[in-house]
Amino acid sequence: MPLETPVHVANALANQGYNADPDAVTLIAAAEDPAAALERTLETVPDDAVKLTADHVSAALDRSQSLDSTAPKADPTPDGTPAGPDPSNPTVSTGDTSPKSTDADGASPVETEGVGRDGERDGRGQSVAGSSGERGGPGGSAASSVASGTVDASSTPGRDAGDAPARSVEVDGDFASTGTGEYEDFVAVFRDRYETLSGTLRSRVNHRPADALESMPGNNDAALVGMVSDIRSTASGHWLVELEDTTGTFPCLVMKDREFADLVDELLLDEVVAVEGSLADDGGILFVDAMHFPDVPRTHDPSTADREVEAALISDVHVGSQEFAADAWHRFADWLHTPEAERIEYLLVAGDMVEGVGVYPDQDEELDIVDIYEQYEAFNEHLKAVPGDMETVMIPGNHDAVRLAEPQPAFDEELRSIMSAHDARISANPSTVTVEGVDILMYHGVSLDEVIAELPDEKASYDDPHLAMYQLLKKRHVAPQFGGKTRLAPEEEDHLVIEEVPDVFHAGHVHKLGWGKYHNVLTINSGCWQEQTAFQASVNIDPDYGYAPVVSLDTLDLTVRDFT
Ligand code: D5M
Ligand code: FE
Ligand code: ZN
Repeated sequence: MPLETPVHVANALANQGYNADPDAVTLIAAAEDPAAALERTLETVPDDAVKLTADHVSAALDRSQSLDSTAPKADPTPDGTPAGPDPSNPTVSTGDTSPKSTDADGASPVETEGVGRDGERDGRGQSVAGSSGERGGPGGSAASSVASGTVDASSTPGRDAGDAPARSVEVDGDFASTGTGEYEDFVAVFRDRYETLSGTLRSRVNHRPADALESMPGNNDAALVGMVSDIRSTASGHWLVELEDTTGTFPCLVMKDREFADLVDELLLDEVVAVEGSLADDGGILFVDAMHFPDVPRTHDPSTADREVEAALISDVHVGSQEFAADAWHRFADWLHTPEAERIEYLLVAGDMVEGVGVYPDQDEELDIVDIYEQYEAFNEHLKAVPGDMETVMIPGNHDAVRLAEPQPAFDEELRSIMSAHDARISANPSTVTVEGVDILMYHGVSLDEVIAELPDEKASYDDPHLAMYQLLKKRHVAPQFGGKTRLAPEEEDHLVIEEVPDVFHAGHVHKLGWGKYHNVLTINSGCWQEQTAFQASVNIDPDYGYAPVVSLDTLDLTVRDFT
C-alpha cells in the first residue's frame, strides 16, 4: 500500500500495532520516502512505546542519515509465562510395562487408574435398572444381532445378556451434504460458525460490530466478537490479532506484558473469540484488556446413566496394516466375554477401522491386505469376535473409505453391508452419541495434529493428547483452523461446531492414550490397535496400542484396560 497520505500511514501503523500522535503521522507522511521513514521509525522506536510521538519519528529520521542503524529488533515471541499443567488433568497412568496378561482365554487385563475413580460403586444402578424403559432407535437390541458367526451373549458363559430393555442409543451427526465446493459455500459455513459461536460470547461482552468500532471516537471502552483472521507479532513483541465479523475486520493489540498475553499462543486462525478493551486515541485499534473463548461453562453438570452400565471407547483399529495388533485385539475381544466385562454393553469406535489404501506415501509397503474392501471384511471378522449383544457405534477416520474433508459422512451402503456384524450403528465424523442419557461427542481427531503443531508443548502435545482436545472444547469447534492439515468441506451449516456441551468427548487419530476432565467433560483419546509404523518410527511417535478405555456411564469414571 503506498503511504502517500497520513491516513495510510496511520493505518499502516495500526496494522503493526501502534497508535501514533497526529504529528508523528504527519512527519512520516511528509518524508521523502514515507514507507522507508515508517520502517526506520518502527525499527528504532523503544520496545515499550505503544504510542509513536513526533520525537520518535524525528529521532529515527535523524539517525537514518547515519546509514546503518544497529537498533535491535524486538523478540518476536511473547514472553508471557507459560501456563503450568492443568491441575484438573490427572496423570495418564499407562505406565505398567510389566508382563501383561497374555492368556488367550480372556484373563484379566491390567487395570490402570482412571479419573475420579472412588473404587466403590454406589449400587444406584441396581434399583433403577430397566426403569428407563424404551429401547433406542432402529437396530436397537442385542437380540437383533443375528449375523452368522456372531458370538452373542447366549454363547458366552459368564456374560450376562445385560439389561437390554434399559438400553438406549441415539446418534446425531449424519448430515446431507449441501456443499458444492463453491466460494459461496465457504462464506456460508463461516457465517454459520460465526453466528453460532458468537451467540454465547455476545451475552458476555458489550460488543459492537467491526464497522461500528471504526466510526467510534477514540479512548472509548469497546468489545468485539470476531473470527481470528490474522495473528502477527509487532516489531516490539506485542501481538496484533485481527478479528473479523460479518461487517468487517478490526485490529486488536495484545500487549506482551499483559497477564493474558499467553492466550495468544492458543489462538488458531478462524476460531471465534471475544475481546474487550479500549480504543486508541484515534480509534483505529483496540487495546485488549480481556479475551474470552466460547468455552464450556465451569458449571457444566454432566448427565449420567441410571444404572451401572459401561461403554468401551476405542479407535484406530487399522485392520489391514502389517502393524495391526491382532493379539491385543483378540485378548480384548475375549475379555469382553468374561464376567468382569459384563457391564460393558456399548462399544464406540472413533474412526480408522482399517488401514486404507494410499492414505500416506509409501503406506502400501506396510499393507497386510491391499484391497480396501477386503480390509473391511477382515475388520468385520474382528468385530464379530466381540460379544454380539454389545451396541456398537462407528464413525469414519482419515484412513477410511469416505471423503477426507470434514465433516466426513457416514460409511456408504456398500461398506455398511460389509461391516454388518452386530448391526453396528454407522454415523458421520463428528457425531454425538447419546447413550442412556450420556452425550458422547465422537470425533476422529485429525485437527489434533494441527492443534499440537501450533500450540506450545505444555498446552498440547502428543504425550498428552487430551490437552489438545481441551482446546477444541474451549473453542467449541472440533477443527477450527481452515486450510491447514485439516480439510474442511464447505457446507451451509458448520457441523463441526460443538453446539451442545458433551458429557464425554472421545477422539483418536494421534494413536496416543490420554484422558482427563475439562470443566467436568470427561475427555478421552483412546490410543490405537496398531503398533509403530515405519513413518512413526522415523518421527519418534511411540503409539499407545492395545488399550481400551472403559467409561462407567453411571459415574463417568474411567478405567483403562491394557491388552498388550
Ligand atoms: O495417524 C496417526 C498419527 O500419526 C497422527 O498423529 C498422524 C501421524 N501420521 C502417521 N503417518 C503419517 C504420515 N505419513 N505423515 C504425517 N503424519 C502421519 P493416522 O492417520 O491415524 O494413522
Ligand atoms: Fe489412526
Ligand atoms: Zn487417523
